[in-house]
Parts: sequence; structure tokens; C-alpha cells
Amino acid sequence: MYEVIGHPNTRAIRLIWMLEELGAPYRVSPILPQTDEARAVNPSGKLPVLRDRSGNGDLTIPDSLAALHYLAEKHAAFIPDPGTAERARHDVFLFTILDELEGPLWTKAKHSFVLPENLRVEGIGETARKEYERGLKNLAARLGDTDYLVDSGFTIADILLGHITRWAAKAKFPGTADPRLSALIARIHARPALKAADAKKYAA
Ligand SMILES: N[C@@H](CCC(=O)N[C@@H](CS)C(=O)NCC(=O)O)C(=O)O
Repeated sequence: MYEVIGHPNTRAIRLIWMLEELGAPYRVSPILPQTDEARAVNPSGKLPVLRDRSGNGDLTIPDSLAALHYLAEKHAAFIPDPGTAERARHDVFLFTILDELEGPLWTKAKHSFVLPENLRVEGIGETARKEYERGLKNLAARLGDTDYLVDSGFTIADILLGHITRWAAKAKFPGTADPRLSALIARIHARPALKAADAKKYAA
């Protein structure tokens, strides 16, 4: 049984979505970042944390992308084999999405409500929006003619893109004008596992 520690309003939804895709048993502890409970499992107070007590030990993974990799490799699903061209292509998508799309979104969030007010830089949101827009254009230019980001099918890179684009819509960041990228995003958002993850409600 896995435990996802973190409210689904946070990046924890990535792990809940992945566990639904895998059909693996899990429970969610819907705690908020920077609470005593969060700091008890991750000294930085950041969430999510994945806990796996299914083996001999008690493994905690305090990062959503590390946890997605762990789950994908453990279940041999939703990630291309290591050392292959497909895996390299997958990892390019994953890391550039993290860098060029999540980076600006997180900058906007930090300067809107995460950082203490005296550390927030006014006007940085507009720079972040532009950077995000450029990241979307770069991503559209890299797309192949495939149903998901890589040829072998749905992967954790699609989960990352699906989560980030929903987050961007909430932050009122621009969508893409590229028809192939918007079709890909719609396909990712239509995954039944995401609907199942969304259907579960947790108190904050
Ligand atoms: N790279 C980490 C980032 C985790 C993170 O920053 N989570 C946010 C919530 S989605 C958080 O805990 N923010 C509180 C803070 O940064 O102090 C991951 O992907 O898990």
C-alpha cells in the first residue's frame, strides 16, 4: 500500500493520477505544505512525499518527479526502457517541461502567495507568463506525430504536462495556439485515471 502525503491541490495530484493509472492500492494523507505534519516527513516542509511500505523497509520519496520515476520503474509502466533512444526523447520532454513550463508557473506562484510579502517581486508574473508562452512554443516545435509525447504511448512526461497545463489554466497563463499540442493536451486531460483521481475529494 502506497501513501501519498500531500493535498491533491498540490503536486500530490501527479502521484494520485499515476497510482490510478497503475491500478495500485494507495491512500492519501491530504496535508498542506509547511505544516508540522509536512515537516515531519520532509524537513523542507514541501509536498508531496510518497511513502512505500510494501517492501521490507519504509521508503519515503520527498519529490513528485522522483516518486513518478520510482513508481514507473517499479511497475515497469509509463516510462521507456533506460538506455534507449525513446527514453532519451522522453527525458528531454520531461526535463524541458519542468524547466520551461513548471519553472515560470512556480515563479508566478512563489511571488503571488508562497514567499513572504517582503520577498515578492512585483511585475514578475508578466515575465513568467512570457517565458511560459515561449516554453509552449518550444514544446510544440519538438512534437512528433504521436498520440502522446513519445511514440511508445502514455508516460510520466504526459502526467507532468497534463498537471502543469491544468495549473497554468488556473493561473490564467496562455494556452497553446498549436493544434497538435492542444489535441495532445486534451487527450491527456481525458485520461480516465485523471478523472478517477479528481473524483476523490479530500478535506484541506
Ligand atoms: N520539486 C518538488 C517541489 C515541491 C513543492 O514545491 N511543492 C509545493 C506544493 S505543490 C510546496 O510544498 N510549496 C511550499 C513551499 O515551497 O514552501 C516536487 O516536485 O515535489
